[in-house]
This record gives sequence, structure tokens and C-alpha cells, in this order.
Amino acid sequence: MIPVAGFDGATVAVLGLGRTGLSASRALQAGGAVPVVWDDNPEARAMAEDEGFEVRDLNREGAFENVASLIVSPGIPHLYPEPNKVIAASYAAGVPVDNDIGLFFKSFANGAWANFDTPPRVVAITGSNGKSTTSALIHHVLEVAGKDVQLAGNIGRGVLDIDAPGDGGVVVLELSSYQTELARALTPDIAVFTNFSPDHLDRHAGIGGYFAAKRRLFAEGGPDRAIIGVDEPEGVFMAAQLSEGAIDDRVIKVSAERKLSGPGWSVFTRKGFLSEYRKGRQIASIDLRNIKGLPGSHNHQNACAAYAACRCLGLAPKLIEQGFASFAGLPHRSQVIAQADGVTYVNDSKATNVDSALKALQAFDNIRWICGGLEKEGGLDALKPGLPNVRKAYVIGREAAQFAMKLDGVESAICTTMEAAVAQAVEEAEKGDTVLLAPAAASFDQYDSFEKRGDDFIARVEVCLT
Ligand code: UMA
Repeated sequence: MIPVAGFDGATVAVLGLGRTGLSASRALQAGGAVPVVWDDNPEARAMAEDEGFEVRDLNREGAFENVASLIVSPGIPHLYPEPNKVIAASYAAGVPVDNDIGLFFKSFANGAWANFDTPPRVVAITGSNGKSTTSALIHHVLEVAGKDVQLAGNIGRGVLDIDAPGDGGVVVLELSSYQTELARALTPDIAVFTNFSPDHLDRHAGIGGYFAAKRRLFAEGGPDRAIIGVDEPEGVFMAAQLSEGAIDDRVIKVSAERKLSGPGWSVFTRKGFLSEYRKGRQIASIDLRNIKGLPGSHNHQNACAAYAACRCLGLAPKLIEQGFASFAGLPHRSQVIAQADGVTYVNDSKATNVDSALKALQAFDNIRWICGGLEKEGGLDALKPGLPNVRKAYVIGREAAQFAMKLDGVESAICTTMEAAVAQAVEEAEKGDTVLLAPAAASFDQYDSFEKRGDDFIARVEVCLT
């Protein structure tokens, strides 16, 4: 755990008692603060009370008297679609609002560093898609290379839960826009922007707000190295704004679409080969085509970003290549779950939006595509470039019929449930086909989470294949 510094003896309010809130409360207490905690869900409050925390209704008049700061969980909207009442009361009382990420960056360094040859470093990864895979890949490569490395953040582990790193230690943090929008300190050594496409538009009042939240990691954090995906205009603009000029290699440009030339530092893939260019010359190349854990050009983009981060940390290309080769991929992201009778079964339940589903469709051929669920804003038109790879769609979700109607020119079956969709897809699949779950929609109409949806897919495939 990283004990929170700067609040010894002070009362700190904590709003939201999921993974983040409980981890922040424990770290605050370890640093000498007195947490007073609240969650709108009585069960979460009861769990915190059982752990010995003082529950205080932060909605009541005067709740913020003598409170030094309010720490908010990432899942709680701050300003949009409407201002949160507790956060508004905190601001009205003059109490600053922060989150566990801000506390982490303020508390990370400590006196032990005086004896270290290499101070611990933080690599922070944000972007619309590929954050988790890129983070896990960096973590994996560093681990294989024998480094002291820990992984936390949006990937599922509270950042304050990590152990204090030792000499030369590295902390890899996946950060969502929910986390970067509010943190009062954001000071990674290396920051990565994977790519950009619309998501969480309600929460950020549109695409500009969403980009602004992510941009904070670079603009306010001032990382030593910024690794920026430049396949969208947002990345191009940010890379240009952050660099002093074309030769400034503090900004490393990444592309999965085109060769990047020029005197600076770049990493890109073309036709399945990763290339690193520096000062106008090619430094290294890796063949990504047969790396099982990284299928498709979207994963090649993740590989480029991870490669650049590992190079910034001083790893040789050969070592990085070895790490790539043994990367197993993440559950629910292009995860090959079975192969039978020449048919491959792939679980990409994490494809909760159109952009990530498109990337999955472009990574495979002859697809029997299980899709549908709670549709996000923006419609399904952006899927079009991937549809030629689809043999047939098996549509799930409460609104399956409406979803299927929007899949122009694709043969589709309205299955509604996962059970029916998997049964029909398995029945109809032929040698060389890929049965792919890549819903292009959220899961909440039928499941608690995308993980539960992916687990259901895996279980149904198992039943059908035995
Ligand atoms: N709550 C309230 N009032 C509200 C809303 C929520 O009291 O108005 C309470 C809930 O009752 C609940 C708690 O807040 O008890 C939940 O807080 P949370 O949603 O922030 O959940 P955590 O368990 O703290 O998980 C969060 C991240 N969740 C979200 O951002 C929604 C996790 O990312 C992250 O792994 C975890 O912190 C550790 O850092 C998940 C996620 O879905 C994977 N992220 C989004 C994504 O990837 O798209 C951004």
C-alpha cells in the first residue's frame, strides 16, 4: 500500500466505496488521516462500517465542516450530465475535490528513494481503446525482463494498493478519462495515448470534454516522454502541441496505419512488422504476425505503444520481442477460447463500442459474429469497413431486432440470448470460420458487466463443443 501523505490528523471525506473508495480509505488511514466515508448504496456503507470506517452522510447540511478534502470514485459523474450534489456541496464549502490518482502521485515518492540508484518510475496509459492490453503488455514485457514492476488503475487494482516500489521499480497505471478528469496531481514519467474515438459522451458532455479529460495527463503532467498514437487528428494535434519541433524526441509518435518518417522518434507497424525509427534511421524491427496474444492491427498498435514505453525504460528490442512472444493476451479482448473442427472461437466481450468492435472485425476473416446489447450513441455506421469479413451476424440483446435492422447488407439471425446465438453459430460454422463475440454495445441490458457477458459466451461455447 502507498500511505497517503499530507493529511496526517486531518479528516478526509471519501465518496463511493467500491474498489477505489475502500482502497483510498485504507491508504488515507495508513497515512494518519481520518476518513469519513459515504456511498449511496447501503450495502457498500455496511461493508465499510464492518471494516471500522466512520460512515458520514455527505448529503447532510454541514457534512464538510473541518473536512480537508473530498476523494471521489471514478464511476461517480462529477459535472455532467448534471453536477453531483455531494461534490457541489464540497466545492460550496471550499473543500478541494480529488481522487485516488491525485493522492497516489502526491504520495508516491518517499525518503527511501535517497538510497536508490534509479528512482521508481510511473508509466501511465490512457486512450479510447487498447489501454488495458497495452498496460498488461508493458507489465508482462518488463516482468519477463526481470524488472520489479506492478500494474494498477482502471485495469482493476486501486493505485494506492500497490507496494512501495524498490530501486529501479516501475509502476504501470491504466488510467481512464474518469480518473484523469479529476486528479489534482498527474505526474507520470512516461505517458501513453493509445488512440482516440468517441466514448463516455454523456459523462464528458461530448467528445471535446472526453478529449480534454484525457489530454490532462499530458498537458498538466508534463511527462519526460509522451508516446502518442497519431492515427486520429486528436493524437496528431496533441503530439504537435507537446513537441518543440520535429527533432524533439520527448514525443514518440506511434501509428498502425502508416510509415512515420522524419528526424524524431517513431514506432509504427506496416503489414505486420513493427519498426522503430530514430534520427531518420531504422533502429529495429519485429515481426508481429505470428504472435498469438496480439492478433489484428489494433493489437499491433498496442504493441507499438508498449514497445515505445519499454524502450524509454531502457529495454533492448530483442528483450521486448521475447516478452511479446509469451504474452497470452487479456481475458475478453481478442481472447482465443477454443479451436475445434477448423473453427476458432474468440471472446472480445470488451468490444463495448463500435470502434473496438470494428477493430475485432478487421482482425479476423469468415466471421460468425455475435453482436448486440445496449447500443451507444453514434449508431452503427462506423462498423461498415469491417462488415465484408462477416459471414453472418447472430444478434443478442433486448433490442436485437432493431440492432439487426441497422446491419445493412449483412445476413443476420435475431437470437436475443447468448445461449441461442452460440448454439446457432456453432451449428452453422464451417472450417476456416471464426465465431467472434464482439458486441459493439454495452452489456447492461442483460448482464452486470462485459466480463459476465464474456464468461457466459465461454460457458455456452464449452457446452456446445462437448
Ligand atoms: N456510487 C455512489 N454514488 C453514485 C455512483 C456510484 O455512491 O452516484 C457508488 C456505488 O454505489 C459503488 C461505488 O460508487 O459502491 C462504485 O464506484 P466506481 O464505479 O468508481 O467503482 P470502483 O469499484 O471504485 O471501480 C473503479 C473503476 N470503475 C469505473 O470507472 C466505473 C474501475 O474501472 C477500476 O478498475 C477501479 O476503480 C480501480 O481503479 C472499471 C471500468 O468500468 C473497469 N472503467 C471504465 C471503462 O473502462 O470504460 C472507465
